[in-house]
Amino acid sequence: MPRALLTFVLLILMSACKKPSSEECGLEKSLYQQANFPLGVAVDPTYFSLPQYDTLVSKQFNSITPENIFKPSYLHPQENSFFWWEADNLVARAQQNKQRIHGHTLIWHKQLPIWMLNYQGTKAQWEAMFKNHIQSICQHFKGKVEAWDVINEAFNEDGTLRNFIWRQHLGDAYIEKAFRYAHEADPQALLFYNDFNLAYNERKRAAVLTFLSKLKQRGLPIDGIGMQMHIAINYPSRGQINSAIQAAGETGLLVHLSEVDISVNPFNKGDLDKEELFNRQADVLATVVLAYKALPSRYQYGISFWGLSDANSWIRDFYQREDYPLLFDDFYQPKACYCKLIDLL
Ligand code: 9MR
Repeated sequence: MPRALLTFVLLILMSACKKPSSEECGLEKSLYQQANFPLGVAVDPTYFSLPQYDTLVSKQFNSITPENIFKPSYLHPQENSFFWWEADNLVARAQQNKQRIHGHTLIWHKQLPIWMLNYQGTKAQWEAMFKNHIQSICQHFKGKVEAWDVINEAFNEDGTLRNFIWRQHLGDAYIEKAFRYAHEADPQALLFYNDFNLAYNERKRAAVLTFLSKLKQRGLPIDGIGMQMHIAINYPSRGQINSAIQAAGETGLLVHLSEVDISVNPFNKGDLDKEELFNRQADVLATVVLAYKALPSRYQYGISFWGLSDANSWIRDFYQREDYPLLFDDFYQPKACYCKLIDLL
């Protein structure tokens, strides 16, 4: 066969074997440089010893959420002592990389220190302890942490307020008080309410959005809503994702898609067709990102992923199942959803 013809046949064969374009991308580009809004990732500093982790976090993202180390049990382990060292190191690293720090979280029903759970005191002492907890942390990070998830997950799935220590001792007003105390300690910080299942559970979403809109109308220093978006390839529906993101934007608050991950195996099946699942995962991410891009830019605080690679995701541990919810695979290589995201930004 003449050489030119051979080359032609080879080229035809090579292009026929080409993978679909959604799977074909490298890491030359950077997510945040492609985007008109910040792109974030939840990090666990113990992984920074892996060069692939460190490089991806600094090259691809311009916003950092500490996955655990800013939570009460980490920062405030004893009544009269705070543990800043690990958090300060993360802040310094982010500053070097010119990344925003999104503080997560001041008030939550989980990851509370034992001393706080066992605290004994009058109503006034509980309130003083609550105020001191919030204000010590906000003051310490003043000017370094751009925003706080002041309250995390205060609502039950039926739209009522969750009962836990702060509500038991301070009443429903603990929510407003938390925002006021945080604002007093750091008036420049943006203050968020953060919760999960707001796309799938329409009843909860309505309760949360109505509640936050009222707080905002009454002049409470609340700047944003975090919609976590721990979702799966088969739920919520595309319509639910679109309506949830649109409804969040209609509150006039900043909207943070704060903890995005997309489970590919919510029903814990075996024998997964990963290629097919990863393409479906990319399509779901596309729905999320397009809905977010449709918001007016003044409400786009950013999209943050809840972990960097599948190997780092909380889902495997928590649900004890095989799953691949994030942008990068176990070897820190980009998956179809990373490639789709780069295309869409
Ligand atoms: O990803 C976090 C995991 O490492 C912790 O063990 C867990 C403790 O409950 O919290 C996880 O993060 C949660 C976040 O702080 C709030 N929204 C739900 C997240 C996943 O559970």
